[in-house]
Amino acid sequence: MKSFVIRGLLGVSLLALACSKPAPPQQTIGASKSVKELMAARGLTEADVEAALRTYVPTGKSDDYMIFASGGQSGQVLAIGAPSMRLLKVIGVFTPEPWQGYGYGGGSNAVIEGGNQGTHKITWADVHHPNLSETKGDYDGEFLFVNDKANARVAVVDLKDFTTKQIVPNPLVSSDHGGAFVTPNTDYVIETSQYPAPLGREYVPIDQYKDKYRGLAMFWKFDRAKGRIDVANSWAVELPPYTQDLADAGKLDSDGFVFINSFNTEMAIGGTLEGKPPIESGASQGDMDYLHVIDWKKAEKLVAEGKTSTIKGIRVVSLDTAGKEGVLHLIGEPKSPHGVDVTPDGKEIVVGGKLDTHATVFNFEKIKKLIDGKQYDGKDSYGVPILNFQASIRGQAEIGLGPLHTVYDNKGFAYTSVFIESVVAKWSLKDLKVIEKMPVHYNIGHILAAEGDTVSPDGKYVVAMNKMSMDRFTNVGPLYPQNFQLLDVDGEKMRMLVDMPIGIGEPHYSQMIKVDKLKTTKVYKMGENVYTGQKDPSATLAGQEKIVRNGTTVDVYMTAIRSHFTPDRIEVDEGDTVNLHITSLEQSEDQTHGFTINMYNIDLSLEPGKHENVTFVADMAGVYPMYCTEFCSALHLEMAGYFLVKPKGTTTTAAPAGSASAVPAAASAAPPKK
Ligand code: RUQ
Ligand code: CUA
Repeated sequence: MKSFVIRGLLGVSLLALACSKPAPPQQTIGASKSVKELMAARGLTEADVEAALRTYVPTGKSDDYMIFASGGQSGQVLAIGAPSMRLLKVIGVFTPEPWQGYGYGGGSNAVIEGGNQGTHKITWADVHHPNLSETKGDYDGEFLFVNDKANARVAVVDLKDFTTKQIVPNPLVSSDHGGAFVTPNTDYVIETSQYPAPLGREYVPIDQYKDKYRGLAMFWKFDRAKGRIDVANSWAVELPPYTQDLADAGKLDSDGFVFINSFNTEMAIGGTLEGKPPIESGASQGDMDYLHVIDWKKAEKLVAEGKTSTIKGIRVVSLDTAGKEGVLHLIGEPKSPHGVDVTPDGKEIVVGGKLDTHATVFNFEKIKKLIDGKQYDGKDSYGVPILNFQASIRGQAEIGLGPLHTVYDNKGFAYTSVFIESVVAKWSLKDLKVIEKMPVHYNIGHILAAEGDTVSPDGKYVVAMNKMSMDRFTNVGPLYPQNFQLLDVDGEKMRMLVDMPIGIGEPHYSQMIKVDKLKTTKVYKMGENVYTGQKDPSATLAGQEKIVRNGTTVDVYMTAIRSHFTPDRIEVDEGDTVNLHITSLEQSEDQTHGFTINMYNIDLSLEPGKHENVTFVADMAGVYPMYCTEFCSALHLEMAGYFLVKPKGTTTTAAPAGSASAVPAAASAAPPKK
């Protein structure tokens, strides 16, 4: 039956192939014969060919889905088409990204600097979990949020132009992990801490860990109209120092709640050099850890009533208040859990136990009943009520060794990544029985599914995000790429489709959205400042170019169009402050220019219509070519000019300020692209 299907499929596709294009001369013999020869020559099985047919996207066609993947230690986010698994864009987020001119002089500098913590410039991030904005629990394709585990920050990427618009540093904690999850209408972006520390990051000796070290759940208020996190209206809930891990927001039935895993509820603090057990073993003494259940709507009310204290400008519901007012409840959960994933209907919460063989299915209705009836097993040492584990769960699925994360399809199945076993386990939410295990490459971490975190997942595809890639790709030295494996989950059995090496960092989590939900801009409005969304006050149109000197400040109003800059000669005095205002006059799709002044570390990407402002001090005398860095036309190399800096004390002036002559755009010798 199966091979019949495959043969049928091959036949159909070959027919389509034969009909759509004139075959090159060497393929005039029967297509199926040539394909069989090709298969034999390349050592491909029918299953390989079928997988290729399911993922191949012919030239000129685009993918159905887009994956937004964390770029791990690169600090960036990757946009990947699925099912082709072609890399579409590396989005500069926390790290300067020269190909976008991100962090090299223009408006993006302020975004990156806005993310600085303390007194050190932070130019990298440990990106973990990208999350798409939601409306009624469904991805709406407007924004993407990501967290930086290493430096406790959250970034906002605007999907209108796939550009990072904001990085918000959390002043209270120094690491996060449970982020950047959104509530079902994106009222809040949630960021929960990882390693406990004194809130506000001041020094407290570690032997005061239990008293002074804390965890935190941050609720960043999202202002959708502005497309920014509204820091002033954000707030937090103080948590016990239980090393909170992943988190997820409730939806539908469980809307208004947030669930956070924890480990090391023993509060082990290491001390290996002092002969004490490492955190690793200290954290494995107890039998259970705690699932944290936060009623965020209740917390929001307390915040509105002013029942908070303020730390570093952030209103915080104290641990004491959270315990007393029913904002926070704890439930025992199997040891050392990792992922906590709310089911699409919002009725259940699946927790994967790293050191356990189960996925535990908590039931929200049961939890809510215990909370409402104040049926507690007791309280922890911070006065937080504890709910009974057995009374909170529906059951446990026997998954295998090291279940981590769980995603869902549209047919009532859950897919759990099983780290130690290196498999994807498909199981039924109905009876919690494992149906199939698909071996994936070594040590799968996260897993993602098409529209998998919404109230209506699509099924179709699951991606295994694997930590290692031994025996997989050509050796590139001891630092191997990570490996995505695309699985087809539409049929009765899972099918392995394609491997995609990720050569830029450890991509923890990703989300996959239907591309028709994205409403992406093709060109900017003329003179648009992409960080305000408005025409920039210094936007320069054709004929308005000029150089204006004011004391030691020189303002250059500049335009870029195929294939020249106006002005193309700028002469200033050493020590002058230079404000460049550059507008791209292009309005045709994909007609980008770049701009650099050599040696000044200035690098801009001028997409059609974009306006950029750059301020710097001309502190190096000399002659510096400036040129367009994007091969924009046949006369791209000619799209150049000079930035001249007269040494202090020089009197001759080659081109007096203000003398720049505007070259009418129509005089451009370059034909338009296309
Ligand atoms: S975590 S697998 Cu943020 Cu699971 Cu990486
Ligand atoms: Cu503009 Cu090259």
